[in-house]
Parts: sequence; structure tokens; C-alpha cells
Amino acid sequence: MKKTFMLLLLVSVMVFLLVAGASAADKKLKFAWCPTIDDPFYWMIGKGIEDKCKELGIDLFVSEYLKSWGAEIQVPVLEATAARGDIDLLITGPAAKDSLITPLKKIFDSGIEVITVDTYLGTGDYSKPSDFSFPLAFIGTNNFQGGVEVAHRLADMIGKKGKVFIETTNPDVSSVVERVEGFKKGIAEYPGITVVGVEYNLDVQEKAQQQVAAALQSNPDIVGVFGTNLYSARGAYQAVINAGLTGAVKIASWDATPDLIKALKDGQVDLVLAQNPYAMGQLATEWGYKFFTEKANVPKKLNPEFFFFTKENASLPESQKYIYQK
Ligand code: T6T
Repeated sequence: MKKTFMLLLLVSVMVFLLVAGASAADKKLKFAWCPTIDDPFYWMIGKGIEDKCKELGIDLFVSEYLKSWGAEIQVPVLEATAARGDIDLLITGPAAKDSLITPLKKIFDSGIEVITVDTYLGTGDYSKPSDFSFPLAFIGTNNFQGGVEVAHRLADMIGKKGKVFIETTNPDVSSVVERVEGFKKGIAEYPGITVVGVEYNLDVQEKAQQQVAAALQSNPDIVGVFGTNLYSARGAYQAVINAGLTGAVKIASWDATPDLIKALKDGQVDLVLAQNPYAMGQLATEWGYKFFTEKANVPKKLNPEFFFFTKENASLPESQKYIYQK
């Protein structure tokens, strides 16, 4: 009697374990995409994520595309997303490299994996243990390298001499900080070029325009401006148009929106660096999927390639795929 009971108990436990195991394996993954701002660059990351989720059969929750850039706006949205209780992986671009560490760590500690795209936490080195190394990966442009290359191209355009100005967004956002540092490093190789200033527009195009206009007034001999993202670049070339200096002041722009490419073709902008936001979204989703389904070792850093639009290649059919349009 006792033997039969023990046998029955053993069989029931085995059946329970099998059923529980099968339903855990069958559970559909659910990822969350929390866009940092409502702009064409972030739309393209979102498209990469959506397409890959469809392909792999992953459920996706997308939080609102935020109307302005900042930790105070982003954190409540991230917390509300985590509070849903059904998210396995959260993909986002931290709006600031230091102040987002604690809120994202809390989310991670609640059992949600994190991948940062476009921007990173801390120094961005997630390979060594630290208070910011908890994300599975950082997937974004090598912004420093891009900044260096922009500097060399702009230097060539201005005959390797004269004053240049940097229009950027924030002093605490990894992407643009690296662009500025890379640009300064590149320009330092030209003794004839001086960087006369750096201004921060907090992702507000009108502010960028005013700041560049003011810089052109106080330094009428500026010959080049680097706009480190699409708001900065738009503001920069508008200010140069208004000052009647198109052509005399060369504009190097970051981010390939249709309007910036048109401005390049029209001669109002002289260079445009295109990132690959679609690839960022695709890679984040794919590696997140491999992590959950195969326990894959996720590379801690992935840098999709960037591409330079110039007047010469802007109309070529093979360049069109780099423009940010869905
Ligand atoms: O340049 C991109 C992004 O890489 C950066 O971090 C913030 O600005 C953009 O979204 C463009 O507006």
C-alpha cells in the first residue's frame, strides 16, 4: 500500500514538473520598447524592433514617444512600463548617462533584463562589474569615431584653417558627449583650426538656431559649424541661411532625416552623417531573443556602421537606404 502511494506521488511530481517546464518554455516572450524622444531616429529604432519582434514571434509593448528629452520625463514612463509586470526585456536609450543608473537598476532588480540602444549608462563599459554594468548590452553608434571623422571632413572643406563652432544638445548624454569629444580630438590635429565655442540646446531646435546665430555675431569669421544631432544641425543651417552665409560657413550635420538630405542637395548643408538606427533595433531584439531562448552570451557592445552623405553621393540609389524614413 505504502509502495503504491509512493509510486503515485512520484509519478504526479514528474507529471507536474513536465507540465510546468513545458508551459515555461511555451510562454511567449514580451519585450518593451521605451523611446527616449519622438524623432525620426528613434522611429527607425522602433521599426527595427517591431519588424524583428514580428519575425521572431515576440510580443511587443511600445510606450509613448516622448515629446522632449530628459530624465525627469523618461523615468516615470520606464517605471510604469516595468509595473505592468509582463515584460521580459526593456529596450531604451538612457536620457542621461548617470541619473538613469538607479532607476534602470531598480527595474533590472525587479526581474527585467535591459538593453540600452543609442545611449549608454556610466562609461558604457558593461563588460566589467560596476554599478552600471547590469544591462545585457549597449547597441549604438561609435559616436567618438564618428566625431573624429566629421572633424577631418570638415577640416578638408574649410582648407584646414579658421574658426569652427559646435552646436550640441546636452552635457550628460553619452551619444552627443562622445561626438563632441571625438570632433575636438580630430580638430586638434589641425593647428590652423580653433574651436571657438560649444553650446547646449537641450534638443530644442529654436534654441540651437538662436545659439548659432549668436555665435556667428560674436565671431563673424566662423567658417564651419558641427551640429551633433538633427535638432542641432537643423538649427545651425537655418541660422546660417538667415545670416546670408550659406556656402561661406560649412555645415557638418549628424543624422540623416529627409529634410537634412534635401538641405545637403540644395547646398545649405555640406555633410551628413547617417547612423543605422534600424540595425540597432533589430540587433537589440535579436540578441534579447537569443539570450532568453538559447542562453546566448550577448556581446556587451555592438556598434552598427555609420555612413557619410556628401553632395556627390546623396542622390545615388544605393545611398537612399541610409535616410531615416519608414
Ligand atoms: O542623434 C540622435 C541620437 O543618436 C541622439 O542620442 C539624440 O538625438 C537623436 O535622437 C537625433 O535627434
